[in-house]
Amino acid sequence: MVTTNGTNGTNGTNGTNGVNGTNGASAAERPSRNPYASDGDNFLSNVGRFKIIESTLREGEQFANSFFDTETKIKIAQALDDFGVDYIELTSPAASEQSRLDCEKICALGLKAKILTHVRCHMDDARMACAIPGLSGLDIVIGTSSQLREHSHGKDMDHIQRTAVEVINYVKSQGLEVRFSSEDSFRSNLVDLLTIYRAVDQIGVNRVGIADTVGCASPRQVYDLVRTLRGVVSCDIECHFHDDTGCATANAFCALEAGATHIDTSVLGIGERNGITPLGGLMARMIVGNRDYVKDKYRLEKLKDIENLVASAVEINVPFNNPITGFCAFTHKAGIHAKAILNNPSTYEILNPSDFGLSRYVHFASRLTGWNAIKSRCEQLGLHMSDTEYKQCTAKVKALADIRKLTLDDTDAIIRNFHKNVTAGADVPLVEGLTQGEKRLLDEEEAVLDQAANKKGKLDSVAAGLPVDAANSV
Ligand code: HCA
Ligand code: CU
Repeated sequence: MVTTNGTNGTNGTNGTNGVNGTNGASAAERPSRNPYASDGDNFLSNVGRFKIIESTLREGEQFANSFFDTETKIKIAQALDDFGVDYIELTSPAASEQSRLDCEKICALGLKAKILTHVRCHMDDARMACAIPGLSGLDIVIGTSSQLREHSHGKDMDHIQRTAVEVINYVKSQGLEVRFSSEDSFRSNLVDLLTIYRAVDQIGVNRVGIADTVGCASPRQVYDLVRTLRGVVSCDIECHFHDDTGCATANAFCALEAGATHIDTSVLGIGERNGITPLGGLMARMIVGNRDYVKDKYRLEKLKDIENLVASAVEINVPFNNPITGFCAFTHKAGIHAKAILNNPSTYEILNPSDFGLSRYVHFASRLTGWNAIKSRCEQLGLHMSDTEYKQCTAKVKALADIRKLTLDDTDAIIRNFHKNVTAGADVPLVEGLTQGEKRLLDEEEAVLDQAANKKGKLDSVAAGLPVDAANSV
């Protein structure tokens, strides 16, 4: 597997096949007004001032493949801190002795990000967490849906509220931040939810949390619930979205539009089942709405390294279609796209790869290529020809690409040999190693192309009022 500058080669696919790097667009190439900054006049929206609670080291530990030893946890925490996340959430110290020791170690690193730990709404867990030096706060959670009340902890809402108040008061008395969240919020009774949130808000909780534990919520449901909650509590609102039905990033965005202040993420979205809102996906979504905020706050050029770090720690590949860092996220293939991209990247890109320290690629090793892409590749190779010759060279590439899958090397060879033939009168085969069958197919294809070119020449002569025999010399 080969990686070229700016592509993501971690998934072992042909990230280098027929692509040529170009730099990100300059400011002048991009439209000055952002038509996607939709909510400038929405007083509720926090799209331009959200905070991230990064939960790779908590929710991410619940991912099927995760096993983070202490050293890996420290590396991930440092990388997230460098990236600029506001909070790092850690597995409860009550989960295991090693989890408690790791919490202590990470709290002792002196990171800029605030360190939280995620605990059940229980005094024993809260006491254990509050004893960790350097911890900034606790994210407290308890299931409030009828499913969880019946089949998990078996407690009624009065009991939940009494315990919540006791735990929150205790954590506050220890001088730490505290968030109270209801697990499975979207399948909880709305009156129950609002009642308990109002109660904890009144005793001074820092944040209340909404969790779509089973990933069932749609963006519109999220907007409605957060909007309603915003009218009931004055504290911050944190949201946590699972991705079972593919809405985790959209739900995070809608939550912010409706007045949520904090979003939970994990790197690559890893978590229970298929995980939660991915850090990179959220960055992609948010930079479109408010580029300055996102660029100023987060070191976006670090994203790819963090994803690779976590991917290798949990032994997965970065998905090919990952926002921003998927190997083809900034690769343009069709001739029409390539032409427009070469003129002005904003034609087919809503994200600017240079914002993430990446490059875009124009794929030219395929039957869909066009002469602008081939010309651009020739120029990169320092091979100059006339426009007619670039077009003829493109026809050769397309003819061969019709016969078999071309690699970048094949295509460069065709270009180089074609250039040699036309400029130095050489007669070298365009590509080596064709089988007899491929040669025959190529001859047939070229015969068809010659016929078509001949016909076109004749038609052009007729249109220009020349004798038809002049066609070949036009
Ligand atoms: C879980 C808990 C949780 C908690 C979310 C939160 C969820 O089920 O593992 O604290 O807001 O998804 O409900 O991750
Ligand atoms: Cu979760």
